[in-house]
Amino acid sequence: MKSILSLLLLFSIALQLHAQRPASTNYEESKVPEYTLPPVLKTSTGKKVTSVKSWEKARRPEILNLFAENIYGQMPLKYDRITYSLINEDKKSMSGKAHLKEVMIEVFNQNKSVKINLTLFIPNHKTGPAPVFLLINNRPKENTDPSRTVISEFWPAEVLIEGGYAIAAFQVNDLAPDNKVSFMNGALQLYPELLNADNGMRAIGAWAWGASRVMDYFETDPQLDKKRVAITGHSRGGKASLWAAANDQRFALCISNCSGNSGAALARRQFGERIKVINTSFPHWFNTNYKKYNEHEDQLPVDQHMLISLIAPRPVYATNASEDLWADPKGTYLSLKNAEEVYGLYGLKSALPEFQPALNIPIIESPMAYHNREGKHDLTVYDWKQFIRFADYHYTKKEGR
Ligand code: GTR
Repeated sequence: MKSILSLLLLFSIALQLHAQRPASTNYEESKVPEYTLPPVLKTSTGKKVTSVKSWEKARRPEILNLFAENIYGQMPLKYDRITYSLINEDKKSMSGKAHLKEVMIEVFNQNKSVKINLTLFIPNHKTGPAPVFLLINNRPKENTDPSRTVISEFWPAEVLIEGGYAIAAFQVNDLAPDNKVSFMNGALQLYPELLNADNGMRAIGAWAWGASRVMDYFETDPQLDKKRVAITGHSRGGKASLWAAANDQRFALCISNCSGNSGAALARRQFGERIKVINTSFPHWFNTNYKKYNEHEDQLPVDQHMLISLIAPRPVYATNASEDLWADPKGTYLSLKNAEEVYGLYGLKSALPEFQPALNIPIIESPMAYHNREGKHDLTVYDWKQFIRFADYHYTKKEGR
């Protein structure tokens, strides 16, 4: 009996983790419908955007609001109070190579609070504040084990420490349990007005909001370089990392690994996962308004290249895996390509070739970076090593070296 129950439990967890993939899913390039992307550099009243000034003053806020209204939901504008408590520390973790800090961040609003448990390793061999990679962790906590008893490729902390980077992670479930029944038992408790609104944030919005609260903490930690924080996420976490970077310009770099539909991939291609499928499997990820676009991708006032554009001029890196057609590698690449004109406004030249590069050929020396790794839908040490190269390149470039 017990084993039947645990089998059922495993089965329901598996269902929660994966979208139902309908037989009608298109994986054929020839069946991609003709589509026209909404123009990035034209305002809703038809004005052309030709300068950084009009982009930042007029078009950028307009696009940000369209994403909030129609997809990810409006974010809270304020909170009453935030506290940071160091709950565990080991200055000589990883055989003396890193300083471990476990910090409990508590955010208060309207007499309620939410607790974010942060795990952070800072390299000991570096002098001065360390640049940081923050992972929005959508996998079990063991992947970011502070004791390092479990070492996971998903968050290879030792590799980052070796590279001179601090590495941090928090669990998405602290902000919004990844479940359609209980997602509101987190940050949304502090903002019932958003929970009740069709345009209010849902789980992905709450995860992105949580990343910004971690950034609030980073700003208070003198061991960290708050001007060099990279926000990172895989898959659903990669969707959240893009939304976090779009909203919070304190993030210097954004990395979105295999984020697919409603992440870095263009929706209008209708290749692999589609909006209706994601909204049916994960109704708690996006706001209620997004459901209007089920089977109506063409009616969305935005497409995902505009989400990439919101990150400009900060460098952004999107990835795919060859066996993960569900996340539409080509659509992801085209999304980056179609954001080029916004980076161009800032005088930043893209190094992305006209067509998607071959497998395992990362394009890193570009404000929009890309790779398509051979293999499965996952976040691996290979991916992380490219992210380090990407950060090294862009940070040293900034220093003018
Ligand atoms: C899938 C979902 C994707 C992606 C993925 C994940 O089932 O359809 O959009 O987010 O889960 O998070 O691993």
